[in-house]
Amino acid sequence: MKKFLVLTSILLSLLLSSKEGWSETVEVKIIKSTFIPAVIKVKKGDTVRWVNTEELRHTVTSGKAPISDGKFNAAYVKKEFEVTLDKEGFYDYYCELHPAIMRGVVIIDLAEK
Ligand SMILES: [Cu+2]
Repeated sequence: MKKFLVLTSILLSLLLSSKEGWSETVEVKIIKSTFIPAVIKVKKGDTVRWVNTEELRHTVTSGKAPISDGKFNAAYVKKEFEVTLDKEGFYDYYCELHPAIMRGVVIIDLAEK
């Protein structure tokens, strides 16, 4: 009986810890040469997916426009681009083709602890 209880508690803790770490995919749309929403907050390990809804090509380039920092870069996004970020912080990004108007930020937040 004792063994059963120990086993149950181990299984339960595994279940709870895996649920806590569930990652999501958060979408940013490119509409009329704008990142929508321009600012998103995600959890560590989440995936950000940019979806280009128009014919016009854009890039998703990390850094403060017009200087890329090399964290991620998708040149000429035709349809979709995904990136998974594992470090907390602010990730500025922009479009290299339209740096004056196309800018966004991904905020990876650990504040929910
Ligand atoms: Cu663009």
